[in-house]
Amino acid sequence: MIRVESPGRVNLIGEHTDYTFGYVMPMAINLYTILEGEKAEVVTLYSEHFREEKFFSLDQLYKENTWIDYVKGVYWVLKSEGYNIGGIKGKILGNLPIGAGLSSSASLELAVMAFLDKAYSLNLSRLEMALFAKKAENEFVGVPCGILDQFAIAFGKKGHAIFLDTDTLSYGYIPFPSDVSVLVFYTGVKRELASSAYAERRKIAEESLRFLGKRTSKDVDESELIKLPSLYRKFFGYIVRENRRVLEVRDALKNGNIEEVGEILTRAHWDIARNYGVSSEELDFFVRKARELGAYGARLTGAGFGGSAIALVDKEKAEEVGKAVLEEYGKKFPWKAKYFIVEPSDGVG
Ligand code: GAF
Repeated sequence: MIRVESPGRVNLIGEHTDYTFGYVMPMAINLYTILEGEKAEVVTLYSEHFREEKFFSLDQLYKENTWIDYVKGVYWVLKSEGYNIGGIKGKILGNLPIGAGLSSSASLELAVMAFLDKAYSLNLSRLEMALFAKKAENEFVGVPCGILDQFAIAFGKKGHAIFLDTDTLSYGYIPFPSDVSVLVFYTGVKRELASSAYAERRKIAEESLRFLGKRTSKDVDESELIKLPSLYRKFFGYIVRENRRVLEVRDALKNGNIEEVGEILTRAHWDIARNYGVSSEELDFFVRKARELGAYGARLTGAGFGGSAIALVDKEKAEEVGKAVLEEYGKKFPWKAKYFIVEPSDGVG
């Protein structure tokens, strides 16, 4: 039997920067999608979460608009890249919540990728896995995401955040303080990445680049924003500042200045909320409460529009803060929220 563990991710800072080739700083987290099984002729997979079995043969790679598309997408890419692969008989389980903004879809893609790599001796590099998974999501599933999620899940390293330049794909590992916990708060509001709001922002960001005659958002200085029409200036201005914040967080982490890291994260949250329009009442509530309860900083993580937020909290206080926010949140919102105390973890394996 082959068993693969594929983590979820949070993004510490660098939100909505990857589709204009900016900087990001995600970490893989210790919540996992697990794929267990063996080689077979066709693909038969049981999902514990959905409590259903799905089946397809390798010449039947059409989209179904269900969870199995993430599996089919990986097959579709690997076959189009000329890899010789067979089926899987197995099951999908794990403790990574689905649709909570913690990259359950990329996690499943990477689980399948790593499983096939092992089962059929494909010898894929981590970078190939990340790029193929992104291609599956963009071209098969039809979600116009950047590389953030797939890269984080492929390259995660225990105890570290990943500093990634999504343009050159050069990256480095930044040690994350062992006495600080990442408190993840799922608002209970599922988000649809395929939703038009994400695609619309991506389009405005790409058009802003063209308008300014620049290739990446890293190359744009705040003083140039004045050339853009006002909505474009508002949206793209956020991206330009966010890139700078990733560099600032990298330096503050290197200097062991967690107070400053927290302060930048909170500032990033209010910038994305006010100027990029992807936050929500629930996410804002969490950020305020977590700060009141002594978190160093807090912000939404991932695409926004519901999903999850993170807060950086002293390890010994994390449980207490998580409980207190959840209780307050329950008085105000009807959603089934949850919190998780996670740590930076190794990538898929
Ligand atoms: C989602 C996307 F999949 C990522 O590529 C990234 O754009 C993120 O939203 C926002 O930073 O997770």
